[in-house]
Amino acid sequence: MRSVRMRAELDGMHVSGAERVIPHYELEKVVMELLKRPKRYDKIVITIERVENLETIPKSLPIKSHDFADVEQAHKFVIKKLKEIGIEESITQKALKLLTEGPNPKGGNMRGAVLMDPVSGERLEPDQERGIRTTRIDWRNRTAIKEALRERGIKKFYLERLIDALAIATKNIHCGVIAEICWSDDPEYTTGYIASKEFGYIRIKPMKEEHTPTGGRVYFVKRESLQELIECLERKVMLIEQLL
Ligand code: PML
Repeated sequence: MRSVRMRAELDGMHVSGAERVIPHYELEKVVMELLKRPKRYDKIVITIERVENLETIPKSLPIKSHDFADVEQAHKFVIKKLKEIGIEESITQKALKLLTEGPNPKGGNMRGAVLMDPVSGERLEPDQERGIRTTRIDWRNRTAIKEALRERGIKKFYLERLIDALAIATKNIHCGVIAEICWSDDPEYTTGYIASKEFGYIRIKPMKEEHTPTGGRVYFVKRESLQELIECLERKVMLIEQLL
């Protein structure tokens, strides 16, 4: 099998990224697909890696959706759901503020996720500009999953992002992340989500104001098993079999 990862930049800013885990005979087709994905770029990097020892995740997290009148209501809902699994309001507020303002201490977004202690709110990722990136995750049959999502009424505009974000969230929870909060840094994409073992993948709109460029991911994690968790998120190769 091969892990194929693409990232593209425009004016020094990250503008597009995607990844696949595929059999070697699909390599040419998938590289062509990924090449066409960014609309504009002045640099594109495609990494192809031979991978072995794949782990299978039988089912994705279940999907639910909630729409709210405004960001304030949406964030109140996030606070309530995380409280139900034992994360205090002040800690969730801290995570929401980070994503609203941009989690990179040098300004703006991070390519990877913030790791946050759910009790103290302390940031645990070793490099606060880079963060931790969940990679080497894909669906066993991406075409079938897309079709199943379409049949559930997911519109084309949301499809690519949802299928990728659901795979990432599913891997995160499988690796031991307690809960995740995420929304995109794309100024026009205001749907985000929260995820946990207890409540699955909850799509939430709007997680941010329109035309704002900040976003990212916060993972709430246990500090005792940090190294193991990072290894799982960044290095273990996994395929998800089915949509729940
Ligand atoms: C969805 O529509 O469910 C995906 C939301 C998060 C997208 C995150 C991203 O694309 O960076």
